[in-house]
Formats: sequence, C-alpha cells, structure tokens
Amino acid sequence: MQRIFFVLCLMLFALTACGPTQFTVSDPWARPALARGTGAAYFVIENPGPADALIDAKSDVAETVELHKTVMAQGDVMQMMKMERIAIPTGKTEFKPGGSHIMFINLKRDLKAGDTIALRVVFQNAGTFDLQVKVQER
Ligand SMILES: [Cu+2]
Repeated sequence: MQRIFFVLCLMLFALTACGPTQFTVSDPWARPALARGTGAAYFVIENPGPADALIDAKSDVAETVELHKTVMAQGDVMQMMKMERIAIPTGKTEFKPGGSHIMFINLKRDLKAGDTIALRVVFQNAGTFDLQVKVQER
C-alpha cells in the first residue's frame, strides 16, 4: 500500500511539476559597497538535474573573488568561510546575506545602487554563466 502511494505521489509530482527544465541562475544582485572594501553578490539557482557544484567565480570588479559560505562558529558567531566548491543540490538554492555568497575582496571601485557589474560563475556540470549583477539596496 505504501508503495502504491509512493508511486502515485511520483506521478502527481511529474504531472504538476512546473519548475524550469534547465539549470538557471537568476536575480543576481549585490549591495552597494565602497572601493578598497569588500562586497558580496547573491543569486538564485534552479537545478532540475543531479547535484552540481559551484567551482569558480570571476569578476573584474575586485582584486580577489572568492566563494564563501556562512557558518555558525563557536559562541554563536557567524563566520564566513572560503570554499573551493559549494554543493548545489537538485532544486532551488538561494545565495543570500547570511548564507552562501560570492565575496569581492578589495573592490576596485565603488558599487553604487543602479550599477551593473559583470560576474562569471562556473559550475562543475552546468558550465559557465555570465551574470549582470544589479547593485541595489535590499
Ligand atoms: Cu564572504
């Protein structure tokens, strides 16, 4: 009985699933920031396929661009960790403040609200995506 229920669920899911059928990276944005300081970029990933991983990020906007994850360290302190890769499971993954992000270190110029910055992100399976990151207050 349980098995039949499971199969029914799968069929229902297949009929009603309306997510994207291809890997997408959408809504790239960054907070305003100052030259020589740090900044961060965020976006939403929809991965309809098997687990993937973000493996690289590049931008001319900063001296250094890193993949960061935010973790809870000792004493409930939020700490950012540089990652070589960030796992992207099947489904929706949101890079956001307090979570995973692309870190800009030593910005070459101010990031002002209304600006757009170019950011290239590379995934192990899905490949390379060139993003136009909108600078905005959120
Ligand atoms: Cu960071």
